[in-house]
Amino acid sequence: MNPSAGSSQPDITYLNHETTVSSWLLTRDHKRIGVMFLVLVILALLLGGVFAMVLRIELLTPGPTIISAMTYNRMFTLHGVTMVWLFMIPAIPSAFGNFVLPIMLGAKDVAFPRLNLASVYIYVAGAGLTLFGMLWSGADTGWTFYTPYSTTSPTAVAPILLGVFVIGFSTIITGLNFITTVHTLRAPGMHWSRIPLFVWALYGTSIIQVVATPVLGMVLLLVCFERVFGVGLFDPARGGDPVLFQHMFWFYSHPAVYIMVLPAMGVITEVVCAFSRKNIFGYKMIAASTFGIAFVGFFSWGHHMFVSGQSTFGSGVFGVLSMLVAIFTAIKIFNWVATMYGGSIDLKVPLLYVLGFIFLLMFGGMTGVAVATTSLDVHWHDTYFIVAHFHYIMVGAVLMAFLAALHYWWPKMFGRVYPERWSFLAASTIIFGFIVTFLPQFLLGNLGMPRRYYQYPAELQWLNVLSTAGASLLAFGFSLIAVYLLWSLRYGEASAANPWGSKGYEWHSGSPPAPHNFTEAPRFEREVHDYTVPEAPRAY
Ligand code: HEM
Ligand SMILES: [Cu+2]
Repeated sequence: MNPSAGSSQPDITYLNHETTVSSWLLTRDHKRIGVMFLVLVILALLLGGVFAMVLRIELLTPGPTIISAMTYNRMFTLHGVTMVWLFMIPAIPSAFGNFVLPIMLGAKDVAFPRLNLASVYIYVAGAGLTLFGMLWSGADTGWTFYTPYSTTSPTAVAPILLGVFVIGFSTIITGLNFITTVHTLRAPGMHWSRIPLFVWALYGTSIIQVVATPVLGMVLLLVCFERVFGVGLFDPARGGDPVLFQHMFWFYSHPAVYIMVLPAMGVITEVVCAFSRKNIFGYKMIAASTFGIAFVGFFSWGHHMFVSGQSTFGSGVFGVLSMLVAIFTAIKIFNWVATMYGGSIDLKVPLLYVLGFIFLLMFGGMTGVAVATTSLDVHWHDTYFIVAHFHYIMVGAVLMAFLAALHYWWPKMFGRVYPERWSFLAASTIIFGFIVTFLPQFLLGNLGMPRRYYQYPAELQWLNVLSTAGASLLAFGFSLIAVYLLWSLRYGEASAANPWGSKGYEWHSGSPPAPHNFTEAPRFEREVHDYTVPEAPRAY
């Protein structure tokens, strides 16, 4: 089971070579930057999770339960803002991407290490502004900030908008850094056709980050102008057009779904290969479908606007283009399953998350095709059906990949092993809890329960109670993970250099890696995840 257990580990690692606080805060090491992002996004997940629990507890009874209607509006806004902007967008690229991308390419670091450090502080500044707005008086517009309400709401919309605007720069810098690193810092032997699929996924994501984020930045800033100077861009009372906002917002925010999901798919590919002991089936198809999704993702934003008064023809076109995403996604699913087929499956916890991912992604994706069908969406628009659909993709799928990455790369990042049984218990609780939370919401939506409502008819209570029960399971599962991972940092067994026997290139370095990743130049002599070539165990 431990093919490289005996291989040497570096004595001096990126964790122990300098340990002062300033050596962390001023570091230019991509690995430490990845770890800092990991801590930050986990804190964001925790905060968003607390807001989610408040929402679910409020919805336990049809009438008022624990908070007022106004507070409820703020809670779902803050939950959405935190989860989307502070957690999901940076989660996989900035934390795991930063950590493993240079190692996978045989590089010492990313192309612009100082900018990389800046991206952390820009994120902190943006998150700080957002939190300031939340503490000041929150916002009640929903995370989508739809005009004209967002231009007139008396709550602290402006600092939150500005915070999200600032975080956008962090995303753009990360994207630029990854693109440049892939082009300029590949080690000898790292041909284009050997680039690991996680890196391809980050590359596709980076293009979206660089191209689409500025549009979001512009529209958010324009809403701020409208609030402060009353310029009349979006507010019809001042001669503006509220639907213009929706176009600009979704021009970014639909592709943003792929900023979340493409890196997740990249993680899944790595984990599938590692635990099936096989190279990926259809390397080129997976890489190509990544770019297919990224490309089509730019032309489907109108599916959020079927009831906004856009032309029926326009809606039809947006609907069909949206469905193309399902084809590219299906290609990936086919290839993952084909990779597992006939593989030598080693069911470790990262692979369990992959199975969860595939199931939830298929469910979320197929309901996506359904909501892309205009005639159906008119019925489901703004109901809990939508809430269930996007949670299946965003929480279900992306969170599964986040947890798979966390468990797969934990020994790589921290050199410790976590207790396997507890990790299985947590993973099963989370997958089961997830289904109990969100499956009833499809039914609620179909029965007509609108989203963002504080009260509902009594006959819908049992489904809501079920959903809240599922949410409690989720909270339990997450707490369990927090406990055993923190425990492992102190008391966990030291990990071998390559505890999974993975042939992913990132395992060429030690676990944890040396300060500059490699102590001798890494050699890329085989395809990534080629389990047919025996390899001398080594860790640089
Ligand atoms: C990564 C995790 C999550 C993400 C990215 C996420 C994202 C979102 C988003 C974007 C909204 C829409 C807010 C709006 O309509 O303005 C939302 C609403 C909501 N979410 Fe989550 N969520 C996550 C986890 C959870 C969890 C674990 C729960 C349950 C415990 C939950 C329960 C809710 C509820 C009840 C709403 C409010 C629906 C409404 O009244 O409009 N979410 N979430
Ligand atoms: Cu969309």
